[in-house]
Amino acid sequence: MPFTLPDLPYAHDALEPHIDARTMEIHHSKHHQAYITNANNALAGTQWENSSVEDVLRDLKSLPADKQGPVRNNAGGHANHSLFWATMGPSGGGSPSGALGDAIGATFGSFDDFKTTFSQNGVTRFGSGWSWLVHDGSGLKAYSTANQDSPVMDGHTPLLGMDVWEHAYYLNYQNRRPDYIAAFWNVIDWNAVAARFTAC
Ligand code: MN3
Repeated sequence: MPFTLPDLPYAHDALEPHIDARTMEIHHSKHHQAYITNANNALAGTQWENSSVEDVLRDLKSLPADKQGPVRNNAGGHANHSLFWATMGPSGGGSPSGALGDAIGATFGSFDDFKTTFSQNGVTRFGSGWSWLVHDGSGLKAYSTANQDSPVMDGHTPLLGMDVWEHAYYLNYQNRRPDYIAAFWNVIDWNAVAARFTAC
């Protein structure tokens, strides 16, 4: 089955005022759809055309050389955005409790320390990319990736990802990426992030 665009689990304006409706609409229906279309085109007729996006990304080095670049960018974009929509919500914000809250405290010192690290990773990512909280098989890690590179390519499980491409914030925040990043904390659905952590 070719990849298809997942429905947004809330309305375009549900994350206002932190992320505006027009940005959400263009980001989801145009940008994410374009990654899907391009990934499907690159994988059509290959043995990976019916694979899950995670399996494709884990297996990237096995793809034909001329497919690796387009698939890395576009299957990566599909995986990253699918996670992005699913870990935000109109009742978001606050901080995680339970096992995830404990693990963040044990790994980073405190939730505020994690928040500083995750935010700084997004602020300092030059050009386009993502800031991540992942599980690497042994514990939590925070880092950023360039472009649409996915933690799945390194065998890590992304738990939370923040898109810092200009298309994610420019209509509302223009060049003020740090303001967008500060607002992002208000829309994180920690229940969704915790569910992903539990599944590790
Ligand atoms: Mn994006």
